[in-house]
Amino acid sequence: MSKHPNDEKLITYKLVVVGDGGVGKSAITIQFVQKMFVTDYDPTIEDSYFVHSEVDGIWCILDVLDTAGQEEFSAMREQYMRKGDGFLLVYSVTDPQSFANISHFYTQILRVKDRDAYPMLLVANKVDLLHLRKVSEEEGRELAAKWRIPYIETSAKDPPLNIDAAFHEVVRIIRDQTSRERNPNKKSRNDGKWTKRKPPSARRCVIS
Ligand SMILES: Nc1nc2c(ncn2[C@@H]2O[C@H](COP(=O)(O)OP(=O)(O)OP(=O)(O)O)[C@@H](O)[C@H]2O)c(=O)[nH]1
Ligand SMILES: [Mg+2]
Repeated sequence: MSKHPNDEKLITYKLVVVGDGGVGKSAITIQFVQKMFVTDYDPTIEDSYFVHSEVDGIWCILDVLDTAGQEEFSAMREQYMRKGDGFLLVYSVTDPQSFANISHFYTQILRVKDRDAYPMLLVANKVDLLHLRKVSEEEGRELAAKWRIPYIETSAKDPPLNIDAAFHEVVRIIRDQTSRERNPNKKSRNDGKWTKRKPPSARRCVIS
C-alpha cells in the first residue's frame, strides 16, 4: 500500500474483530480491506491489516486485527482485548450458538478494560443466507439495546452489505468517546455512556 503523504498527522485506531469461529470475521475484514469475498473457511490464528480510511471526511489509519474464533486459541484473547480501541462483536445469523457466545466476548472486553462501557458494535453477519437465518433482527437489536451499543446487519458475500459502514461506525464511536473524555460537558449521541459511571438513563444508540 502506498504511504499516505500526511501519515504522521493521521490518527491510528486499533479495531479488533471478535466472535466465534466461522461467523465470518475474516470474510468481513478481507472484504473491507481487499474488496473481495473469501469463500473458503481457513480458521485464523491472528491476522492484522493496515488501511487508510476516510470516515466522515476525516482520514485515519485503521489497524484491524482479525482474531481467532476457535476455542483452542482463546488464551490469546486478553492480550488483544487490552490493545483494542474499538471492537466488532460478530455473530452469524445462521448460528444461534455464536449469538449466545457473543456475550462472553462483550463481558471479557469490559473486564479487561475495567470499564462499564467501551466502543463496541454488534455485527449480525451472513444476512444474505435468508433461508438459513435463525437469529432474527429483533433478537440482535434487543441485545444491542440492552448493552447500549449500536447494531448492524452485514454480509461479506458479494455484493457486500454494510461492511464499510460497520468499520466506520466503530471509528465514530471511538471519536465520540474521545471527544467526550476531552470535554465532559459536551452532549454526545452516547449521552455519557463512555464514562466509568453508568448514567441512569443512557439513550439507545442503534443504527441499521
Ligand atoms: N454466505 C455468506 N458466507 C459467509 C459470510 N461471511 C463469511 N462467510 C463464509 O463463512 C465461512 C467462515 O468465514 P470466516 O470469515 O473464515 O470465519 P471466521 O469468523 O474468520 O472464523 P475463524 O477464523 O475460525 O474464527 C467461510 O466459508 C466464508 O466464506 C457472509 O456474509 N455470507
Ligand atoms: Mg478467521
